[in-house]
Amino acid sequence: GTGRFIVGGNWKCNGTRESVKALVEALNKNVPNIEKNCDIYCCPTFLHLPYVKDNLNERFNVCAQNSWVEADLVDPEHHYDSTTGAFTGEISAEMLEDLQVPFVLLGHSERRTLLGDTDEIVGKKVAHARYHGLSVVVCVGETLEERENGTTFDVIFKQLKAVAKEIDDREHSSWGSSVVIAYEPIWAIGTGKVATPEQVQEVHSKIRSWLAENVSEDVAKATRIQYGGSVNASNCADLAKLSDIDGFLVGGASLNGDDFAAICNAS
Ligand code: G2H
Repeated sequence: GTGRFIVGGNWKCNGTRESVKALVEALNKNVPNIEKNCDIYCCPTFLHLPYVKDNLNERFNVCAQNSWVEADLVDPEHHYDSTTGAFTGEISAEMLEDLQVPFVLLGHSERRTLLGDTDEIVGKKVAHARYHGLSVVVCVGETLEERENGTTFDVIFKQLKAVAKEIDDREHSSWGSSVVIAYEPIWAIGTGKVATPEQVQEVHSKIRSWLAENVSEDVAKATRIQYGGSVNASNCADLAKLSDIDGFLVGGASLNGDDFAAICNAS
């Protein structure tokens, strides 16, 4: 790994006022059990974000699950400070910055496959969020079909290229160490079918080489690469040992405060 371990909890579209309060309490209760050498972020829904930010122990960061941008529609002159406006039902990076939400998760496969986030839009969202000073977790990963027909790396490199291009094109939008990559093979998401350590290590090391060749050596060294897809308290230890794994993005198991704390300690 590159440095500090980083674990995220993606709560997805889950939660009631009562269950969110209980999860926040369970996470706070676990703070004394969580090792210090781990950065942690939790991604509640937008509705629950202010409550979670105010009530979760400062050991945890909060992270939004998405933010809006369609810069070409909004502003062909590329003045990217203006994505608030007539976009009913959306949330802008400016709002996250204003609320002091430090992280945003972008390009999750559920958004790519169900909600129309293309590689290009994900790239624009990442660059725009970086422009507003947010740390970004960008998700990449292949479908089962793509893995089986041997196009895993074509797909992942295309997803990465769309991000690198937009960051390059955008003034005041740097890659730095504030972009985290989450490798989430779609066939492993919510299926209970975790990728093998060999599969994860192969992809992570190739992502790092791609960064070295296409962004910079420094970025390749500094970028943390998380694995996501059916991570739980019992399979995390074997994965955490891999040399190119810098953390986890956890869905289902992040809704249990004890399991999530155990995964944070896997480093
Ligand atoms: C992958 C992951 C978290 P789960 O989507 O983003 O979910 O751990 O439930 O597979």
